[in-house]
Amino acid sequence: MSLHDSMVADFTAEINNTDSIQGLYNVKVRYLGKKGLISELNKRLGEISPEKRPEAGAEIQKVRLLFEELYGRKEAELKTAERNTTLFSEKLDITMPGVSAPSGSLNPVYKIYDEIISIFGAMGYDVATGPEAELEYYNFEALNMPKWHPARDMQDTFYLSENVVMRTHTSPVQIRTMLKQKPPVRIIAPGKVYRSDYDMTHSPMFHQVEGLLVDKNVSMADLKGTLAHFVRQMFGSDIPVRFRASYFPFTEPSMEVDMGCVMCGGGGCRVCKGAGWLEIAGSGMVAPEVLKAVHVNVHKYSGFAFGMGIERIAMIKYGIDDLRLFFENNLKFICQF
Ligand code: 2U9
Repeated sequence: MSLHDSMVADFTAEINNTDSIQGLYNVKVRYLGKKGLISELNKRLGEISPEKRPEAGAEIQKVRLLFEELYGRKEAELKTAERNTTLFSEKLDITMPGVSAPSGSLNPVYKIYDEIISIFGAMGYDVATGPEAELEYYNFEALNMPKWHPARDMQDTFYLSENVVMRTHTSPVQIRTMLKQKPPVRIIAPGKVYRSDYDMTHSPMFHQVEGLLVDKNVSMADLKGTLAHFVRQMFGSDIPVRFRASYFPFTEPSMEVDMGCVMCGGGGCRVCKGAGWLEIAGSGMVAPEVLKAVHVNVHKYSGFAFGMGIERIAMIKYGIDDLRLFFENNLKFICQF
């Protein structure tokens, strides 16, 4: 076996025994590196007689090229193997069944909230909003409820400071709108309101929608038609509606709005406490004191207003008897609607 053959045999054996890129590189350094075997042989060419030197030099060069080729082939082989190992270990089974994330649902209060907005939206009402922390003036005084007014004791108010309250109704939104916009005005003001009250039928935070329409020649007939239309859209075209005289400081005259009990069809049951009717809203013609407070000419314009509790509408529509269920966010309850 020539020197050439034995070196090639050694080199081949060594790279074949290597199964890592690093190991292969170590072999390369030993044979092809600066201080490797090939360099060593080149240096020793000087020891050979000048006439044999070119042939020996060419022989070393041949071996070097062969080593480089063998090395290149082995390196490609190891890289492919390494990539296959990575790909296999990172393999994703895209046919595996997925794990579904549990999803919630819109709170029924907000389903009704959206439905009320769309019913009044179809009648041309814009949605108006305002701050929940409100000036006492917009929440009370501008609505014909001065400090001494007995109606102010009817509501237990959360005070944030001397003259800032958590709004007890959304009426201050209408006051703010009227101060910015001349009649005609046709808005609903939905949102959260706050009263210091907590039991089966009262929550310290609940939702209201109030409506306000101010224009020329607005009458009680417009108010009654509007609310009757709302009840029929929300609960069905066969539901009767009636109006009872009432009192609110911000409306005169004022009326309570009742609808026929959806549980018993008017015969009387536990839900309507035997009356056959359910109270669903308050309403009236906007009091002249209120129109004057927002600089509306009461000789030219008149208006009607109404207000209702959204939780109450949701309780009637879905047959829910405990208000607190709305605020617990129990998915078993929330996802039923
Ligand atoms: C302006 C003028 C008048 C809004 C009105 C009611 C009658 C009413 C209650 C229903 C149940 C509140 O949620 S509840 O407790 N509301 O009875 N609200 S008239 O009157 C206004 C509002 C704004 C400028």
